[in-house]
Amino acid sequence: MDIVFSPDHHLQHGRAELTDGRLVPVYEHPGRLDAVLATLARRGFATPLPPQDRGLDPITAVHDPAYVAFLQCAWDEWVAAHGAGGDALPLSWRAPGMREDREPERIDGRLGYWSFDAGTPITSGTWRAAYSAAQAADTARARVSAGSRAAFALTRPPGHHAGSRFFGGYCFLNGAAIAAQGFRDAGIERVAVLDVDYHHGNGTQQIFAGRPDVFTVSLHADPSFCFPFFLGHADETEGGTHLNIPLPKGTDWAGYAPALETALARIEAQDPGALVVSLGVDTWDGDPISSFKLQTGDYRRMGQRIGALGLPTVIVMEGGYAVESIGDNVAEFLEGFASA
Ligand code: OKP
Ligand code: ZN
Repeated sequence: MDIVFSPDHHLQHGRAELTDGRLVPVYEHPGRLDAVLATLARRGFATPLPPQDRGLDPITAVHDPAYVAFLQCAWDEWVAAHGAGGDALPLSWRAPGMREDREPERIDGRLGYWSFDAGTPITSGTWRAAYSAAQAADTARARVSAGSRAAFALTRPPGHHAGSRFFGGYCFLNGAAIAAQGFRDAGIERVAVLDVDYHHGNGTQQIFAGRPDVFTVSLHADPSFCFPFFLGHADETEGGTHLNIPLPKGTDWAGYAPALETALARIEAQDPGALVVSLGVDTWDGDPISSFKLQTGDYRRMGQRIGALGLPTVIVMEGGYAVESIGDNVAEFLEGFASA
């Protein structure tokens, strides 16, 4: 399996996030990917390839160019207003009845205009880190388009919460969406996206809502109790082009496996020509921000079942915050996939 990786992920290193009423060190930090990289090397995986740079085209294929332009200059505008002593974070958002058609001029207002949460710090290196992650997702897709059975984009920051016009949930550019759209633009008629991160892939759902050419599925913690709270319920079918499978707190493999089978059957029924997997391993038992109970060996089963679809596949790294196990959980998934 091809692995695409850029050390530029180190450029995204937020200082603190607001969690449970406290400012705490960020969970989404460079040590996550350093751990995966070291574990994959130790377990004998192939040396990763660097991403190719295809510029803004693969990004603006799924994100509004005005949003992309905002991301590129947000840090500089923040520093001009507030200095570089803290991360750039939004604190005000529009609510129903407020104006959607007027982007504020002040950076504080613009941060709120283009986001949906306060847990996603923008730093000096955020744009370059997110840009390289987007290129890695695109390169993984290009490898598969060129004939590789599967490719893994080992990337952060993650992407599946980022929509066509917003950042949030640690995400800025949606690598899974970039890969899926890349398959479409390379001539694959129908593509499926399967999101197995603990959190609902609201950005991916939004980007492809109502698109019969990209069928999207997300298995996740029920938004009634879990972030992103305002999307991810089972009744959101987007005209038959999307499937949400919300799961209860404490879900273990016995509860997860049948939901995965439902998702796989729906994907097979669409007869797609390619698959993109949003791989979050924050469903692991010991994850510090999650509640599911999957064990390390369960990721091998998950990878095997997904690999058994037999589709050309791009796997994109999303969440997983238990640094002591993230590498083994990812490795188990990839080995299971390859063994199918
Ligand atoms: C990103 B991904 C934790 C606050 C949670 C957002 C979580 C984003 C998860 N105390 N804030 O889907 O893994
Ligand atoms: Zn997650």
